[in-house]
Amino acid sequence: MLNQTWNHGSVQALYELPFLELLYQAQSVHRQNFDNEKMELCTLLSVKTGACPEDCAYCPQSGHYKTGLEKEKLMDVNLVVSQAKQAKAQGAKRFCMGAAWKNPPKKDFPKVLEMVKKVKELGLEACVTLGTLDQDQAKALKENGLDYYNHNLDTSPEYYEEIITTRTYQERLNTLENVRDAEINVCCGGIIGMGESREDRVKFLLQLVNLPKHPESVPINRLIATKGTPLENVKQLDDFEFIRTIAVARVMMPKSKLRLSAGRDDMSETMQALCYMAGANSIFFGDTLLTASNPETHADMQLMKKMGFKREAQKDAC
Ligand code: SAM
Ligand code: DTB
Ligand code: SF4
Repeated sequence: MLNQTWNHGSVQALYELPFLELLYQAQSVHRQNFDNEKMELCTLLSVKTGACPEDCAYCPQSGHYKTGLEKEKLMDVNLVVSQAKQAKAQGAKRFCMGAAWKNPPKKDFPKVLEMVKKVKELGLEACVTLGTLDQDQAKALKENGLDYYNHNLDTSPEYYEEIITTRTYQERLNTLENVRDAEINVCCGGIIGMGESREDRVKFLLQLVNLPKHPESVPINRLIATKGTPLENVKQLDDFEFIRTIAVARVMMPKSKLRLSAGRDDMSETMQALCYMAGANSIFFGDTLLTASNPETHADMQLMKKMGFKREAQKDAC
């Protein structure tokens, strides 16, 4: 079946539905496409932290702001592998490695390829997020077994200019094209609650849905307002508007995994439950995201039990 086409009016109309009607539609779409008792668990690791040359106004790792973060070199491969083993033992299906780079430096790239290869050998899905990628880098990652590449559009093209000046929206689209062309699954989403308008949220979701193919994975982050960044004093977005955004994304991208990403640590269990009702079916699992905190593993296990979720099965080690 062809994907439904979306325009500004039809997305806005979804947002304006009565809350329970929107949730009902989202949950119906969700059940038609997924087992609604399953939750995907992904674990993050920052393999190269801090001093990033980009100026993303939300990011604790940008070298442009004083956030108190210590700069670290690229991690040792064996250390990454031992963290990945631990994530697998705790139940993660995917291991996502993030690096605070504009794009992967030549001298470090072979080490990243080795990390991907070794994580795959453990029987985990491998994901990396390394900034901008060219065609050759995307191909090399694919050849080493990479399953997903995370690169977010973050917000609408218009609001983007207020958030990031060192990398253009078009550069992001080019990287996504290189990832797609290399036949790596695309993980692409953004941040909600950076002071953008609903209009921006509509335009952001239209960008995602109008990519040549829907991203296989869509992380929806709620801004973690970090001290020292330009967004530290942004007022928190209303919970209902955040849940609506998840529901609208679910209706628009019925087959994509929707990941309730950054910001869960500040959400109540019932708030999270409404996000899952709205169609979120993936989370980051583990006490830390890249640098910011995430709910403790045992708290997430408890919530999974309360919700009656089963985690998505892992693959066997190669
Ligand atoms: N440096 C790489 C890049 O930007 O492509 C990868 C890492 S970056 C931290 C990945 C994503 O995390 C960003 O695109 C943004 O959506 C999200 N993120 C970063 N800081 C955040 C924050 N304070 N609150 C919510 N999401 C955040
Ligand atoms: C994504 O969209 N969210 C994750 C992952 N992709 C790499 C990162 C969230 C980062 C939150 C801030 C931090 O931990 O530094
Ligand atoms: Fe760097 Fe990524 Fe943070 Fe932007 S979001 S400053 S590119 S680590």
